[in-house]
Amino acid sequence: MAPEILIDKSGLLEIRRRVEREERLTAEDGLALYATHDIAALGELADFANRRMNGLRVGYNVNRHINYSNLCKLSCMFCAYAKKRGDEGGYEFSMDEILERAREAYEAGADELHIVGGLHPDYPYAYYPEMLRAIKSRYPELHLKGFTAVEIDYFAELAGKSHEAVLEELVEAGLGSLPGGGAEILTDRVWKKLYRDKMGPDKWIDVHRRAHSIGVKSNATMLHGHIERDDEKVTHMLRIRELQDETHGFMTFIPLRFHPENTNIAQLGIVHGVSSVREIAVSRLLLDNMPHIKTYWIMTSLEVSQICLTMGADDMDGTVVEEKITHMAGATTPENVSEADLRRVIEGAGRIPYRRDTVYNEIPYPAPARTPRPVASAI
Ligand code: V47
Ligand code: SF4
Repeated sequence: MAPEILIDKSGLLEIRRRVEREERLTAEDGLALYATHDIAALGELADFANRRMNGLRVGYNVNRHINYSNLCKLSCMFCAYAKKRGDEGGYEFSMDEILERAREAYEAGADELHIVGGLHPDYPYAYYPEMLRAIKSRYPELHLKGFTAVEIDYFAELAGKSHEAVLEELVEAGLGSLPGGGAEILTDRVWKKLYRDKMGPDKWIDVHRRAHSIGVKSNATMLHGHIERDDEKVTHMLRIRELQDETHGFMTFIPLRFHPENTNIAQLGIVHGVSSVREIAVSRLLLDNMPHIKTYWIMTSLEVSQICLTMGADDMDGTVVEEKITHMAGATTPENVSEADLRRVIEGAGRIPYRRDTVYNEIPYPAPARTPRPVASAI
């Protein structure tokens, strides 16, 4: 007999029927998906929904993250990355150090730089378009996915300009798309408790709306595994679904597993594999208008990400190379994985890997080798 805990008391069968009929799920359905202990059934249903959209294909990219500085004016409760000037562990890359990383990425065959940092206390607004211009003029092949909505909002404040004006200037300087960071949990309660000095849920949504309105695609994240309640995660996803209905500008949704070490809420501890799988599965089922769901292996491990690929995820992020935000918060995953390893992980899940650019165009594999360019100084 099945153990009591697995018996479907939460209406999973009724939800299955509606998923099969391609009916949109409700907030109540989302709560039922969070309540079920039948992870295998949940994962199988999310896999069904994913395969209907993406078949067996799983995307990855050859990228490099550049966290240009961790000096930050704010102190969000879940963040171990941010430092004040003079703190041990505080850093800022010079423009030459940024360009050196861009050169390494270019020569390693990368297609994307993922550029984010803290809200730097001293850099003027002009620093940011200059950074993009300096990289893009030397390496036009690299797509620059940069700056969370929180940074865009901060730049607008520094520049005394609207979000839209700042986004347009950054695009002109080489920005290709926005990453999904800074969303955390889009409810006022979590905002007030964990990140009250940072822009709140309404503004995060609005920056993405503006980006989409000028043709800039973006991603959406959700930081889970701290004080959030299930109903708040459902609210978060439905807010994103609503904006996606309006703009169709989101490319992928990415659950981020909270890493507690060195944060102000370290006592909460860390959630484990089943939580990561559940967030992937629930988001695949609720976000019926989101083309892709990404399992971010840096935060979940390659092992758990591989399982997520069989339970709703169809993307893995990329080769990354250097990552500070989670590693300063205790992550023990490697920072770098080769393209061959990513493909092996995907194939091991019974899926078909495809190399993609940031906006999900397929790139032939293996990509032709690149010819080195001279070392490019900013001066
Ligand atoms: O905005 C901060 C989160 C985000 C911690 O768009 C933490 O493709 C875990 O947004 N533990 C940045 N997470 C990362 C991010 C991202 C990553 C990969 C791909 C994409 C994409 C976006 O990391 C921050 C914040 O929400 N974060 N502290 C922590 N202790
Ligand atoms: Fe600063 Fe971002 Fe960390 Fe908040 S999450 S303290 S804004 S770096």
